[in-house]
Amino acid sequence: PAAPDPHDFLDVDGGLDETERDVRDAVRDFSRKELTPHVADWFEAGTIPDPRGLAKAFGDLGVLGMHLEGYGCGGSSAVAYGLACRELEAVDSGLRSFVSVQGSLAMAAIHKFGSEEHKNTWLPRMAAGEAIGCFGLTEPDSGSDPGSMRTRARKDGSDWVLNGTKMWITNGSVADVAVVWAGTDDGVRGFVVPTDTPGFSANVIHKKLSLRASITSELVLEDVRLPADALLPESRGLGSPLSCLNEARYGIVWGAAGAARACYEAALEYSLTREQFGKPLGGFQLTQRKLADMVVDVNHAAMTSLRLGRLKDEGRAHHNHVSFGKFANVAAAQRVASSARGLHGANGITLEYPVMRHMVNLETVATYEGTEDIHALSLGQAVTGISAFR
Ligand code: TGC
Ligand code: FAD
Repeated sequence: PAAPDPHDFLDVDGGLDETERDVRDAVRDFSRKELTPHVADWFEAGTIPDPRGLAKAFGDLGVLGMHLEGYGCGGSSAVAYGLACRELEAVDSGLRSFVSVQGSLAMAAIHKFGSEEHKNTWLPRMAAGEAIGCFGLTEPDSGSDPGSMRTRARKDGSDWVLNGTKMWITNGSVADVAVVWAGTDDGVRGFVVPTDTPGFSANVIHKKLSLRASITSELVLEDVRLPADALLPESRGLGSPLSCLNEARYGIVWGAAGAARACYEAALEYSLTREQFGKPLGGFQLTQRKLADMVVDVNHAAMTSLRLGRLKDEGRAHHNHVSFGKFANVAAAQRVASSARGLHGANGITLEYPVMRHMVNLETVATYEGTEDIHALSLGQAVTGISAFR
């Protein structure tokens, strides 16, 4: 048998079909040409300088809502979508987030719960990157426990009137449309809110030390009056936004595997070129132990992603399978990024190398879409049958 390839030790990508490999290669080429050269500057600037241009470029690449059917969306397999997330997050978690929020949260909510008119109005433009969407679930006092949300939608004649504040909303201040979750007399429901509606405003959150190549905002809704048809008619209860989270969490499972791979590859290259005590760092036993731990984590993460993707394409991915993947892969990526950062010595604290950027991004990735604790509790409940959330 051939010796293992250090860049895909268990030949996980050998399990991909030709279409999947084509998607992987197209997104990887795009990322390396169009994103990698700029991402350190964007991260340093703490923003994406041209979000509309980036949305259009992602639309042209075909990754926005690529796994959704119809309405100008790509209709790809879950595995193909996962591979796109993996290649994007190998560049930066913030760039994968852009695609996740647009496709797996805002578009997925409209696709799952919207009327035909919602779908025809928004999905083709969002798939093309001509309109940007955001997804407002979290509030200042309601994060892990979204059921405690205070944002309310009350009926006034046939209109809806929304009041409340959403916090930590990716792309909130550049969005054309916000999918906002609010309590009603009939439980939690989703609303399609064009961001030019009077009473809607968004404030950029500054001073982030993580996910800096991403725009994060507060949404303020003050007597936002919407017509009756702003309601997502098929949304019913907290299970509706949670089912969108499953889609985005699935992309994160793959994305984290990409960030882990990027950190391992940087560490491997550095260990072979940087010399101390008269030989490459990679020649020391302690370094080899670190690389061995990394290559195991990277390949475990890759296998978990692909297995989960196959389950999803077979219609068998339960939300606790997704929790398993998010819990396992984000923790693996954090271990790899931290170790890779150390291996780069002083160089590792700069933006000249990707490792610390990934390491601090992963603090966000471990927090959003259900913290590590929340997914641990989901797994604990899944295996014991006992809920320990409250
Ligand atoms: P609980 O009573 O357990 O559940 C309420 C209803 O929802 C159902 N359910 C789910 N359905 C689909 N998918 C899931 N993952 C589901 N989890 C639960 C459940 O069966 C129930 O249905 P029914 O019919 O019986 O009413 O709800 P709970 O209030 O106890 O909360 C459970 C908990 C803690 C797991 C959940 O609230 C949770 O996941 N919290 C974390 C919140 C979170 O992840 N927020 C993310 C915000 S969006 C974001 O971060 C975007 S980041 C940008 C990017 O992705 O890049
Ligand atoms: P909290 O829920 O207050 O948790 C604080 C700590 O307590 C955590 O360690 C948590 O694990 C722990 N904890 C909570 N409950 C329990 C428990 N039952 N048992 C044990 N420990 C517990 N949200 C959106 O809706 N849309 C977005 O687009 C979006 N984008 C984001 C972008 C960024 C950069 C960030 C950082 C966040 C984003 N979020 C978004 C919000 C994100 O989903 C929340 O931050 C996350 O759900 C956690 O909520 P919280 O920050 O309020 O923390």
